[in-house]
Amino acid sequence: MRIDVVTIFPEYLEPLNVSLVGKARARGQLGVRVHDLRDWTYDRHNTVDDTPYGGGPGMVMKTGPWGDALDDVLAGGYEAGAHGPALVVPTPSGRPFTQELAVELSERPWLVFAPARYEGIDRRVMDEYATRMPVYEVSIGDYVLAGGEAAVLVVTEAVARLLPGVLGNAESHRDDSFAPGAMADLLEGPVYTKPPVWRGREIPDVLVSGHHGKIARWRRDEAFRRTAANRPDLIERCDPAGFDKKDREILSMLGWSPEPGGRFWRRPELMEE
Ligand code: 6GU
Repeated sequence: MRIDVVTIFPEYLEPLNVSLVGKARARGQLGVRVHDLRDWTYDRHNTVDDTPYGGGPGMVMKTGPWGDALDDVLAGGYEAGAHGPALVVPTPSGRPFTQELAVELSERPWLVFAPARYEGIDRRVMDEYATRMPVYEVSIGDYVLAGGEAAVLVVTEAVARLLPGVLGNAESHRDDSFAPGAMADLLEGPVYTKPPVWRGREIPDVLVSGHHGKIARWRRDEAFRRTAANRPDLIERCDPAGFDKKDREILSMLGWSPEPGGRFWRRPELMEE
């Protein structure tokens, strides 16, 4: 996969040189190029923003530098043999970035990121490139960042670890929380490693019982506990056809009941805890 990032803060993307993404680059599984948007400004002050039409606070990133930068970056990529670009524009008003979208992006050969600072990029830029390629406007959560650069790091890491051969064990993202499939709709429960006692704290006996069935059941119960506590919305969304008798028991213990339609909801008297 090829990734281009156009930004007014190239240093912000330094983390792409380390850890999983850095190693994928070193192995040639991922080609990353970071470009300074100000290289496509031609005035003395390297202006990339201007006041919004219609008034209001903040500044809007100008069409000129973005259009010239994206044209050159796209031309350079095509020249280097890349194909099938998609433009990714991180913005708090984008669609939620999910594991499902990470999988979709990981299947594309070339991602071009256009993170905005200020109040955003002039709409015409996205509209223009949308006539030539898919444009993904994505948000990484319900909070406001000063710019999209941190989101580029988030999306790149989520995508890179899905590329073939990037993770050590090819199976290791199969049962990620949120991965489409088996444990799909539950968060992962707690994990432990050696030593068996730390500051007087022991590990759950079942994990050293050698009883694989009991261990799997315990892990699933813990996944239900954690999901019920941190993400009750995920339990409500679950298809109860995927629940066995033990699942129903643990859910009932946690205060959840099946409604006539089959989905689970939480008994209101237990909602306070
Ligand atoms: Cl992608 N950008 C900014 N500036 N803020 C955000 C975001 C993106 N996602 C959530 N908040």
